[in-house]
Amino acid sequence: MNVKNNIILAMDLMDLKEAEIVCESINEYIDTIKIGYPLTLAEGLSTIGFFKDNFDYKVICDYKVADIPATNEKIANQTFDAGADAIICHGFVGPDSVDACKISAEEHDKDVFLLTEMSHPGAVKFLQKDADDIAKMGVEMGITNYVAPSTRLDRLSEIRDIVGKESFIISPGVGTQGGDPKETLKYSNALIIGRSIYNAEDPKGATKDIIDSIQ
Ligand code: O7M
Repeated sequence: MNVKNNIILAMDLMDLKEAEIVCESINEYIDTIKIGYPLTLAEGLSTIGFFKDNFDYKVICDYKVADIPATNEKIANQTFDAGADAIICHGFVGPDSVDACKISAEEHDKDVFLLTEMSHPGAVKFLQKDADDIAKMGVEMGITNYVAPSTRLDRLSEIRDIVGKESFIISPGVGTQGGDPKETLKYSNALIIGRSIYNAEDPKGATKDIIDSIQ
């Protein structure tokens, strides 16, 4: 996936009009958006089409799919049928569940991202100890897109080593959660950034500052 300026906007505002205003103000810098449950549950699955039709964005659906294979398949099919370019699934549920999302992505000629370790402090308690194995499983399954944290660069670096330099890693946790944009891009292909942009008084200026800081 090509991501303009290596920044994916995490649009977790829950009002589509407010989201639209932010997108309009930063449109020259952004061509990829990640939406998740906050906006989808507030405004519906049609938000995917909204961003495609009005902004021509690549839309990554962060539904952190984590169910049995049969249910994962239904979730992924619905998401791709609604126009998503990619879906994010959890890896801890195991290869059969991940494979259901991967097969759905392939059938729709779209992408699947495998979530390895998460960026928040609580991820250390359970997920971290299995994150390397989740990444290894992804490699064995032929997955080429991953999510790994910007908040722990040592872990991001380890996950990069496992998935290899050809894989595409996107990293949340930049800004509000403490991750540094430039350092993160030493290991990651693109930054996932939400509040530092959409909550900024001047989203356009905030985005420009981030872009300047990574050049
Ligand atoms: O920049 P923020 O902190 O406002 O937003 C970060 C976004 O990334 C937000 O949408 C989170 O749900 C998401 N995210 C994390 O913050 N940490 C993770 O480990 C994983 C994700 C994510 O995108 O998962 C796919």
